[in-house]
Amino acid sequence: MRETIAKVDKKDAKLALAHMIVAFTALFLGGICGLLQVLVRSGKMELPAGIGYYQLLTAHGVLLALILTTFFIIGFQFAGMSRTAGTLSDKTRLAGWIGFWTMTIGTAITTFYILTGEASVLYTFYAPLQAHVGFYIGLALVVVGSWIAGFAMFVHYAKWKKQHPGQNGPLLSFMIVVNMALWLIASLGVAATVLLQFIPWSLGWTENINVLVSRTLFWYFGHPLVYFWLLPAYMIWYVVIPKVIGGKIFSDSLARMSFILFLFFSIPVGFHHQLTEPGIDPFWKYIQVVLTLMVVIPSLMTAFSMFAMFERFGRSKGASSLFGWLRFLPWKDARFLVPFIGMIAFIPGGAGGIINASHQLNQVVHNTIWVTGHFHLTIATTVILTFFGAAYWLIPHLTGRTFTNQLNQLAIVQAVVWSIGMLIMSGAMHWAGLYGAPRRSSFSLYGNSSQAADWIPYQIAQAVGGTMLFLGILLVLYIVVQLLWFAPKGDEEFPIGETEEHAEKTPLFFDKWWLWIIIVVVLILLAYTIPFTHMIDQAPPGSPGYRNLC
Ligand code: HAS
Repeated sequence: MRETIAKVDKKDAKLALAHMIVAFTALFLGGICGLLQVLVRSGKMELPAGIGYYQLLTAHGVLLALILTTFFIIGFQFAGMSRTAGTLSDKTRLAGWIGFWTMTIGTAITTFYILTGEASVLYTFYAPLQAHVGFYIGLALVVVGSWIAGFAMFVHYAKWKKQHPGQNGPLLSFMIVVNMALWLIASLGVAATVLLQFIPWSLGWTENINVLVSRTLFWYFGHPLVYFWLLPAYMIWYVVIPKVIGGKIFSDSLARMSFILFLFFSIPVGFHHQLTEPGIDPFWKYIQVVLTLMVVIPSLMTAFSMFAMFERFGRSKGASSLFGWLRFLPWKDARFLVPFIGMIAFIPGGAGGIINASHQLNQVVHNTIWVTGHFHLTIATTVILTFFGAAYWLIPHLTGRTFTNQLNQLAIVQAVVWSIGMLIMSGAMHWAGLYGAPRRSSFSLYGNSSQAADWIPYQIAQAVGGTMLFLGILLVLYIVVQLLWFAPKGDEEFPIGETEEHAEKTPLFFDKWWLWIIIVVVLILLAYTIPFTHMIDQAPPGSPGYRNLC
């Protein structure tokens, strides 16, 4: 008899799908900007019709790093909540829709100002670069919309807990709550700088901006932002992949513990993006470097857990040699292979992060294109390939269609194209960065300097890799369009793994949310209070705004 498949409720599916559609539209637009950028930067092409390089770079960063990710994550999380903690109540779903529309309107406003050339300030919108106020208002709406979604998820989880006293919340829902708590606490920083500094300044209500305070509030948010992207990928690795390969979750407690450690250590570390900035005492930079190295631990726990899960599965199938278990993994299943390539990419990607975080080595790589190489390995490979792999079962699950064999094969081709393209592009970026090639900069011969001439072959390699990545985007979009509207009707599973039958029971203390929040607040106060007070007390004169970077 055919196993019945646990389905996400149709109305919840609609909410999740709406998020997916915006996410993949952002991928398309952001991808076009990316292609043009690498071509311009190779020195072989000039932009037509007065389009500015920094205008494109801003659109690329905002649409891919902020919009694609946030929409995909929130859509995936609503579906995950509905699948594991039950159908959303009408009120929760309504909140989800309000959040969705708030974010979508915000996205449209921000994109409009970037495309009209009024906001060429890149995705980090560093002061003293100044954008039209609409750019900041749009971003503020995206953040507010995501808060509404986050609260809806908290309420849904609390309701489940009330209905199931004395039980641990379902693992996936628990992880979603951690991720949204992390996001909420972190995004307070960006909300503060946008509302209190950027909006009044761009409206001309204040003449100058305290640059260091604005950057510090941005990075208070900006680093946990990368874990807001990473944790949904880890949710898929911990909870979904075991089921896809036919194995078991290695340890429910270890997974919860690693998520709680991310909550503790991902926020008080923003200074590792500001290690070369004056105005912050080296002692506080040192403290935050130590905390940064602490946030590596839950990733190492995740790596251990993944290896253990794969190995135990292989051994259960009869593997006996040291790496014999590798043979038993389902290499032809894109739902496994695509995220697995993401895992592999995180080995060099994570090692690069540790290099960045090491204070002395940071002097070598900071503001070079090495950093761009780092984040194309982490977010644009590890996280994004995991999201693509998830879209291949999630979208058909939500639309009531099937991920056919043909689409599966195409998805494998897509992942191979992506991996080769990224190896070339990100590899060239890392290499050129070590030779001092700057990031956030258009093509220049730098007055025919011989050092700049050495960077050109790497920039051409970036264009080759980037063009392959664009092809990869077209392939994934083709698959997604098929899964949304054209693939044959059917039942696709939303895979949720289980722990071993005789696994030890997960202790109940993981749901002690107030304790976790208090620890987070203490760590943040410890890492930020004194240096932040200095930045205000001993502030240099603020800066007026600079516009129209072209
Ligand atoms: Fe980073 C800059 C440090 C992780 C993203 N990072 C950035 C920027 C972005 C970004 C976007 O300390 C640029 C921001 C800008 O525009 O200026 N990063 C780190 C550290 C980590 C790290 C210590 N970053 C990420 C992740 C990102 C991301 C994740 C996105 C998702 N990063 C930095 C620093 C800077 C920085 C500095 C500033 C640089 C500067 O000067 O501007 C760590 O979290 C990394 C820990 C990870 C590991 C890897 C564990 C491996 C796993 C895979 C296991 C594989 C398996 C498969 C199981 C230790 C879990 C194996 C199977 C086989 C068969 C082999």
